[in-house]
Amino acid sequence: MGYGYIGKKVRLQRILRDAKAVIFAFDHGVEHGPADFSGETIDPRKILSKVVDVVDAIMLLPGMASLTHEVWAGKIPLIVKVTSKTSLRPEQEKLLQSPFGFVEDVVALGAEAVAATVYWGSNFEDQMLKMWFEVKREAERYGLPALQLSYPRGPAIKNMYDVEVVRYGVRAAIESGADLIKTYYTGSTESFRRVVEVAAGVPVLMSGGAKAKTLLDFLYVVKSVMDAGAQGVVVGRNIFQHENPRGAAKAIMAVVHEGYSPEEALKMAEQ
Ligand code: FBP
Repeated sequence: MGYGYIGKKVRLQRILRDAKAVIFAFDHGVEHGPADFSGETIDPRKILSKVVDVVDAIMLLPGMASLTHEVWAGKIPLIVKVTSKTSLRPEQEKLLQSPFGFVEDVVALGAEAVAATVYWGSNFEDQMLKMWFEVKREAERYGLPALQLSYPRGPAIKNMYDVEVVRYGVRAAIESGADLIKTYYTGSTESFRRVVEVAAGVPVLMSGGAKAKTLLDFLYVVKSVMDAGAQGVVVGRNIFQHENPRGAAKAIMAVVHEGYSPEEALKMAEQ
């Protein structure tokens, strides 16, 4: 067995300690800009320090990982995302992400995994696939698991949350060698079960999405994906835009790892 194979296994185990994970995503400063943050969430160190001892891993862009290293280092596995885009770019180019760092940077930062987005169905699918396979080739060399943000988006896609569309993205993700998949919720446990099924054993994590009306509503979604056989969630706004980010993270952890009901878990956020 090659060292890279072992390294990947070891790192995956650090993220999915009990085969499940809650990953805090905090790369919105580029994708959405500072408008996503208000109050003290504008200070990345403050928000990270509230969750690093609660969740299983954090996902950051390389510059943010470097800037905040004193907060997370030695406390929690880091996943570094090496693709991104701003919302400032022209509309017709929004279905493309650009390289945002190198796999060498990910290794240098001491991360456990690399992440990259693929917009399946985009006009720029070809470019995004070239980027993905470059990341994947390097990641394999270093024994780093590759998390794919598998997002079906493009002119021919009418509803990117449609179960058949999401299944297609997930199937394409496993065929492109993703070790972990982050994708959209399809609206029900039954439909998400079909998404998990098409991943053929590759861990599927639900992408959090815009802040739900209430934390309880979001916890119902988390419960639904766990009941469908998902291995966890990658959540940004539903944690950092909540008035009590630490409490929200604890409640999500309780549903994912302890199988708490949404109502029981909500109590953790209110403590
Ligand atoms: P959220 O839980 O806030 O949705 O974070 C997940 C994420 O994929 C981030 O990693 C990314 O910055 C953002 O959503 C992109 O959102 P969108 O492409 O929907 O604008």
